[in-house]
Amino acid sequence: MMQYRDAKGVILLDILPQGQCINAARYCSTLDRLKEAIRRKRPGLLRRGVVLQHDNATPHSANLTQQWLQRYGWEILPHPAHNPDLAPSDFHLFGPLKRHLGGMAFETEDDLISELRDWFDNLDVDFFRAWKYGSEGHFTCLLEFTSLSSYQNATIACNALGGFLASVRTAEELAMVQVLANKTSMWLGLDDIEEEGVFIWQEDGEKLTVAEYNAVFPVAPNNFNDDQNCIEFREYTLGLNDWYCDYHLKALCEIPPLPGVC
Ligand SMILES: [Ca+2]
Ligand SMILES: [Ca+2]
Repeated sequence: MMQYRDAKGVILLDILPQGQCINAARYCSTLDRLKEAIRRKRPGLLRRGVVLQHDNATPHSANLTQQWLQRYGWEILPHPAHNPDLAPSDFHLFGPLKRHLGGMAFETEDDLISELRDWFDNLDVDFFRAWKYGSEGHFTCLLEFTSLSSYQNATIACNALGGFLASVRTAEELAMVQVLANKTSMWLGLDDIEEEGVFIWQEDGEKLTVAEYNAVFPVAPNNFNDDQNCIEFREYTLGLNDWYCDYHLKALCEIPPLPGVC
């Protein structure tokens, strides 16, 4: 199943018949269908320019596919190598879909496909905005890195997307991350690696202020074992905490808003 969407919802759901594999030629025919669906569902978008995000699977990077993309002038959103978890669909879409299908039984493939189409058709448009927050005109796009990595590697992966590990500087932002994190811990972009006790935001290189500290730290950073220099959102305290930088956690990456993505 291949599903293409933008901030307004699903544009194309393309389901491979059982036993068929995806290769570059088949992928290009999917792109043909996608182009047609965009023309029908998002008038004017083809003219304004399409920015597509797909991961680095072989059919996506094959010559045939590259030629197709060049022919129509579609831009590709950069995707760091070996990071399948950065495809937002993998965590934000397939998780809820699996939960929806759990326990259901289908007599035929067509019944399953029809259930899938119904589910996608009935998704609330807010489902696709869950990762967008901020005031009007200043939206931020958040990506959850679901694979576990050190603070440093999470930072590298996020920088590769033109972003930084997310800032959580106000009670409102903390409340939102409590929901996004959904009972897991994750790296945020704040650390005292350079100088013990001086916490610096990745976002702008500024020091953590007293107001920010009071808003987001339920307990004081304790630099336990003299070795806790990176800040996580902590599932137990529902707030920020200093933790071991080499520990492997999920991470929250903040990237500039991208039309059609978030
Ligand atoms: Ca420390
Ligand atoms: Ca600590």
